Amino acid sequence: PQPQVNTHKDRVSATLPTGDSVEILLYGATVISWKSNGKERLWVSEAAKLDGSKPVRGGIPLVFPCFGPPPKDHATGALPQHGFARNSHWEYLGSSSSESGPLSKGGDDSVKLDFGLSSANLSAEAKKAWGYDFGLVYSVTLGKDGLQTMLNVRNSGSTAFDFQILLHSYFSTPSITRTAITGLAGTSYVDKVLNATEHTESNTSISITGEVDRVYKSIPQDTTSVLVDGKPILDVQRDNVRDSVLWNPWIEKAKGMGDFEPKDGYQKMVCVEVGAVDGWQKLEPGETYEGGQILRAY
Ligand code: TA6
Repeated sequence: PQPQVNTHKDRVSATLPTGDSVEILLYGATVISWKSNGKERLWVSEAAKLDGSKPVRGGIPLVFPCFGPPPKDHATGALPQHGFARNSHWEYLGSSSSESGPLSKGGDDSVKLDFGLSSANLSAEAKKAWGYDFGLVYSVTLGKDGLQTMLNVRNSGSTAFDFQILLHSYFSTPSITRTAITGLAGTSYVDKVLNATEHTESNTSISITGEVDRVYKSIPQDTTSVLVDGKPILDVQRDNVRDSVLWNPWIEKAKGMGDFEPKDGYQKMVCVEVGAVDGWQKLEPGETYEGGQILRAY
């Protein structure tokens, strides 16, 4: 049997014969559900807006062309936090199956869904804030126990531009106190909870016992794993990106976000966000860049 692809007015979903499924909201090209082995692997707030009124609180929001609040003196300075990709209306470009790639062993065991956003269909406000000509193609490939999400950036204009990209993935965990993160030992990070000071990660296994907001940079190994009770539930593999953010808002910050519900939901989620956010990448006219992640669920 073939993978099933269903398009609705505001979203696209795909289901494999194995039962694995993925759902993408056209708003922000935000993956809002990924089920494998019958389990939902992403966390989405019960108060997340799915109507395009604000970026989705959960799933995999897309961060481009800037991560965090943009520097005022930078070309992205007038953009909102995390840029415009996650709050723009993307178009569905279509699906293809049996693509070669890490999740497909050929045949119909995977399906790739493509989404596009270009300067032509950017809001007037975003275009005014960042006037470069660009084309984005976001590919979401669903395989058995795997999901690959890759962002392709093309400079379709005549002047170079600098950008950052990040996949702001919210992963589900049964309990944050039973969760550990591995694969970051020895890496240097900026700790945004400790006044953006630089540190080196000394733990092979990181537990989360309070607010965590760290930008790990130039990570030598390509995979960061999420473990529960000492057993891996998810591998997050970086593909042509070398940084990752580890974030949990914990109690106070969860309280402070109107769209974060339930308030104790911080106990059921952890963000491992792969990206290229340490400094800027320059893209010359006509050049393209592609980066993203390969997720494997256990
Ligand atoms: O990725 C971590 C982070 O940069 C945090 O500092 C926090 O701001 C989070 O993103 C959520 O940002 P948002 O704009 O979605 O509320």
